[in-house]
Formats: sequence, structure tokens, C-alpha cells
Amino acid sequence: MRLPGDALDAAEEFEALGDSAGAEVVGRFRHRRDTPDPRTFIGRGKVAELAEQVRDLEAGLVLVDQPLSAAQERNLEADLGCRVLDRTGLILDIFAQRARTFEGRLQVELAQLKHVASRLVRGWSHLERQRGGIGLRGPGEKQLEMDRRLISGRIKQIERRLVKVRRTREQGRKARRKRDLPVVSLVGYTNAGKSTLFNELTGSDRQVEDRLFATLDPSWRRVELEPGAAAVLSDTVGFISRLPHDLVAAFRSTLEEVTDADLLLHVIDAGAEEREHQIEQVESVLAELGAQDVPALRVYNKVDTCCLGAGRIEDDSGQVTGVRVSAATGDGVAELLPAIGERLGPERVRRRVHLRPEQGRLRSQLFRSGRVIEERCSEAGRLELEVELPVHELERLHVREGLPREEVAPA
Ligand SMILES: Nc1nc2c(ncn2[C@@H]2O[C@H](COP(=O)(O)OP(=O)(O)OP(=O)(O)O)[C@@H](O)[C@H]2O)c(=O)[nH]1
Ligand SMILES: [Mg+2]
Repeated sequence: MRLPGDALDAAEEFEALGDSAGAEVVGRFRHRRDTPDPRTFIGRGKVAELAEQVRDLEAGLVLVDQPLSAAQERNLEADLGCRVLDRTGLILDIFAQRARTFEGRLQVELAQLKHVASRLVRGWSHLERQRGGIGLRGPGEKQLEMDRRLISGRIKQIERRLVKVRRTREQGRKARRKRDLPVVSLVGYTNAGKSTLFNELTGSDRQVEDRLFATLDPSWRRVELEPGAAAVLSDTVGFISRLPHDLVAAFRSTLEEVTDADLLLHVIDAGAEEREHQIEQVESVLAELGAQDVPALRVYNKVDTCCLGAGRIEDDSGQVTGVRVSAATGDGVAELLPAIGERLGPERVRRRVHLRPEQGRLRSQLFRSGRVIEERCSEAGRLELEVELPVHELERLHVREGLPREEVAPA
């Protein structure tokens, strides 16, 4: 079912979502109307037509690419005699199947519960025989019949657990930061090739699939950019048009790591018909997360599938804005690495510096050439500064300004 304004191949993408959830698509039903019918969304006449198709094809599930109210879903189920799931329910099901980490599972369960709670408690009795299928899986399944009070109790419990799990993850993030390495995050539309590129760049073996939302849980690896320069690369969940709001909210804290990155690699499927639409969608999710100002480098991937050649793309001033690659064949990847280095700017290090009171000039130089994270005064009247600054600046302070090497230690 499509509404005016939807992207052209939104229907194909929706089928791919069904496929990702493990459904076998046996038929399609398209219907265009300007205003949804309050009772069944598609209206009485169309319900009769659809019911006939469901019977003929012996379909056990109808997926609807629009948000249905709980009542509409229930009415459709009663009229069609099979389960009905809307887009949000379908995406939540895929996430429930894919989540592997404890935090990922908690986040999915939270999103499922919030989705249920926001849509009233529904009666499942007329479908009792068919339970366990798409949309009924995952940690949220057993909660579906509980009343609101129980659901909200469980929501609170999960939120408390998430706070604890996130604290642990936060420590991991701090540890990565401490290593002085810049963090580069892969972002992009689902199926753009992020994990393939991650594997190609880091020599790892992450799961790659021609499925939507193959990756759910984040992972990190060190990557050598040039001799002597490295970064931490992270691979995460992909985005999609009309990402369910409950899901964005539940995954907000995992996704927020992208706001903390030094550089985003926006991976784009260069051969996709809907390329521009996908770019817009990714940028709008990034803006929703508050990451619109993090520097980004566009990586046009899968150039082997279209007529574009691999190579770098520059603006008028010669600054690299994108690189065309094929993560599958490795074309262009050699040019991507230095481009990342260029966009990250000079390598920065974090140091603890001790100064005597009369070294005020060095102090102001440190403030000018780096970022002072902390400044403390010791009992002996000496200053202790924690600074982050480019390697070459630190070297200049040693050589030209007489900053003693023995007064500088890793932070
Ligand atoms: N032809 C071609 N296919 C590619 C290329 N890069 C990735 N693919 C294929 O695209 C599909 C998706 O790749 P993934 O790396 O799983 O994509 P992803 O962006 O991580 O997807 P999600 O984790 O689902 O968001 C797989 O079938 C890959 O083999 C490429 O450069 N060329
Ligand atoms: Mg992936």
C-alpha cells in the first residue's frame, strides 16, 4: 500500500524488509487512497478484495507498509482471517531476531514494549493458533498479553538495567578515547556495504549479508591509515526511511556514539536507484541524533555495479569530500585510507604536562596550540595540565620553546 509522496521503489524495499524477517512474499496488493479509512485503513471494498487474495494464496500474514492503529490492525486481522503487521512491527521483529548483545536485546525489548504500550493492549485470542510467527518473536513476545501496568513495570526495569549496561559501555568508550586514537564511524543506509568495507579496511570477518539490517550490534577495530597513523573504526546498524520512532529512541544511546566520532564515513550504495533519497534519509537521522556537525566523508560504494570509476572527489579548494570505492573488489580503498587521514587532520595526542610557576609563556602556548582538558595546581605550586594537541605541535614546543621532555607524560 502506498501513500502519495513515497519513494518510487519503496514497495521493493518493503518486500526486502519482509524477506529479511524471513517471510516468503507470495503476493502484492497495491492500493492508493488519500485518506486512510479509520476502521481498516484500506476501506471495506478493498478489504474484501484483499481477503480473497489472502484465501487464494493461503497467506498466513499480511504486511502493511503504513502505520496502523491497534484497532485497524485488529479489524484487518478479523476481516482477513490472518495476522497483520505494520511497518514498525515488522522492523521491530527483524531487530528482535538480530540483536545479539545484552544491550541490543534490552533495547529491542524496550522498543517492542513501548510500541505495544502506545497502541493499547490488544486481544490475541482470535489468532491464538498462529502465534510464534513474524512479529511475535523476540524478548518482547511474552509481554504482549500483559496489561499496561505490567508493561510499564517491565519498561522501568529494562530502563534501569540499560543504565547499568550503558555505564559499562561508556567505560569502553573512554578506554578507546584514552588510546589517543581518533574514532571513525561508518554510517549509512542499510545494505550500503558498511560491514563489507569494515572488513576490507580492518581485515576482519564481520557478517555481511544481502539483507536489510544484517548488522545490529556495534563493533570496533583499529585501522592503519598511513605508516604511523591509525584510527579506531566502528561499524553499526544501518538506517532506513521512516525508521520507527520507538526504535530510534531505544537505540539512541548506541547511535549517539556517532555524535562522538571524529569523522563519519557515510557509505552510499552508488548503484542504488534511490541513492539521493537514501542520502537524505541518512542525513536526517544524523540530524535527529545531533550529529549533523560531525565532519563526514562520503564513500560511494559498489562502483563495480555502475559505470563510475573508483577515485577521490574534491571540492574547488582541493579538499577531499568523497571517495568512490568498491568494498567488494577493493578498488579505491587504497585512496580512501589517506583521505580519512586528511579529513581527520594532524594526529593528536593527549598528554599530562608539568610546569613551574615561571613557565607562564609555555602555559599560554599550550592553551593556544591544543585543547586543555584539565588544569590543576599542586601543593608545591606547580601546574599540571592535561592537554590534547597535534603531534607536530608537541614536537615544536619541545624543540623551539624548550618544553622539557621529562615534564611530559601520556595522560
Ligand atoms: N557489487 C558489490 N556488492 C557489494 C559491495 N559492497 C557490499 N556489497 C554487497 O552488499 C550487501 C550488503 O553488504 P553489507 O556489508 O552487509 O551492508 P551493510 O551496510 O553492512 O548492511 P546492514 O548491516 O544491513 O546495514 C552484501 O551482499 C555485500 O556483498 C560492493 O562494493 N560491490
Ligand atoms: Mg552491516
